[in-house]
Amino acid sequence: MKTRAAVAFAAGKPLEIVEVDLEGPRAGEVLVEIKATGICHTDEFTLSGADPEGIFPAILGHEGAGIVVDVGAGVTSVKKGDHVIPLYTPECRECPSCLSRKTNLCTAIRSTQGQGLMPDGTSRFSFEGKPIHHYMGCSTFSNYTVLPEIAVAKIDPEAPFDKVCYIGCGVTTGVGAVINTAKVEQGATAIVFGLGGIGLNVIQGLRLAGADMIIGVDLNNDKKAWGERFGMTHFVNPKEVGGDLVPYLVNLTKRGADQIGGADYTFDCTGNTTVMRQALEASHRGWGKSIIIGVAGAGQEISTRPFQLVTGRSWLGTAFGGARGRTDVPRIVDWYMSGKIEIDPMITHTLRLEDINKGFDLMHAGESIRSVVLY
Ligand code: NAD
Ligand code: AHE
Ligand code: ZN
Repeated sequence: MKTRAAVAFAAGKPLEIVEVDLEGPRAGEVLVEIKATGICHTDEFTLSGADPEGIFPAILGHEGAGIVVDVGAGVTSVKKGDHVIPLYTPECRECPSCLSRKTNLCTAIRSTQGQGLMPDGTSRFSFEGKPIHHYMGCSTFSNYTVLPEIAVAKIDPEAPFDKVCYIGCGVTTGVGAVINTAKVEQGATAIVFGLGGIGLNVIQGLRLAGADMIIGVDLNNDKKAWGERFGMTHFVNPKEVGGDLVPYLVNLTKRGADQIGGADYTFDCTGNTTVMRQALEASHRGWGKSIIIGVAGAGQEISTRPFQLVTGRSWLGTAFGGARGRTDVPRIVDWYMSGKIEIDPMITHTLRLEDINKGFDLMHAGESIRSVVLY
């Protein structure tokens, strides 16, 4: 079949809207009509050329929602008409990683996914007879896409596509980092670095977990009101701190008899390796946990004095908020439907596919939280 898609033909170039060819689903695969897709900073990261796994030409996008329109042989867990969210972290429930119960990082198809291919090592997309790569196993910047059965979560058919697509990455990553990875407890102190589409969801996750002090750090003062909207209690703009940021934050988190300071939990939602170090060092001596969510470019490394770890701070990382997609994503959709979590205010812009590059411009200008493309 033919489908409209925004194709990344080369790194650093705007996406081009073209009609591509799409082969139908093979065994164990499903064809999904994407109804809406968010634009995540990771799409920008890959498009920029900073992603060591970036391959071009490719159809980016990994934060979508849509309807199953066809299934390949042997597919049993979903059927035509089901509403689904594509999963860049699948859940096969059979691989050693899934069976370990220690990680959400299913390894069943990770190697072909990283090569921009379906599990059988081929692409379903082509343009003018040449293959186009898949991206993160999802390619939601195409109106129709093919996905492995293990990479779709069946959701409430009443859930609005233009909102719950955000659960395909940003919401689950932010809320999940708090609940699944950090396991934040009531009364905790926390610092969130970077109040964008991920950081605000960390903040709403912290509110849900009952954290007492939620400090947001961002270079953009417009983010103060955004953070407060979702439960942030204090805002710090590093440019306005007269001196070093870490001692400033440590001082801010001193409470009662505890005059050591440092937050129980810190989260990097920027992808900046200097910020990652600040986040670790602003966590509490003896027990602070610092969670890296941000994705850093090829060749970048993190560093700190080992003494920071010797004295009890832990550096952790999380992908997709530690969520097991087929199990957890439908539940998060239900949380949204019952009002337990918010999504609507964070979707600041809705665009047509033809205007998708405007979504990247809005992100660069710091004007959007999430732009969503409607098909
Ligand atoms: P975004 O562009 O919406 O937000 C980034 C925010 O960080 C902005 O508000 C910006 O002003 C702020 N910022 C930038 N530099 C800063 C600095 N030095 N100090 C303080 N604030 C700073 O991006 P997003 O969609 O929220 O994504 C955030 C990061 O998370 C990206 O690196 C993205 O690739 C990554 N990500 C990771 C996962 C995962 O599973 N680990 C999932 C989704 C996104
Ligand atoms: N390909 C990059 C890393 C990109 C990355 O870390 N991706 C996250 C999801 S970001 C979603 O917006 C992830 O899930 N990582 C785990 C995985 O298996 O990819 C690189 O540096 O090579
Ligand atoms: Zn993402």
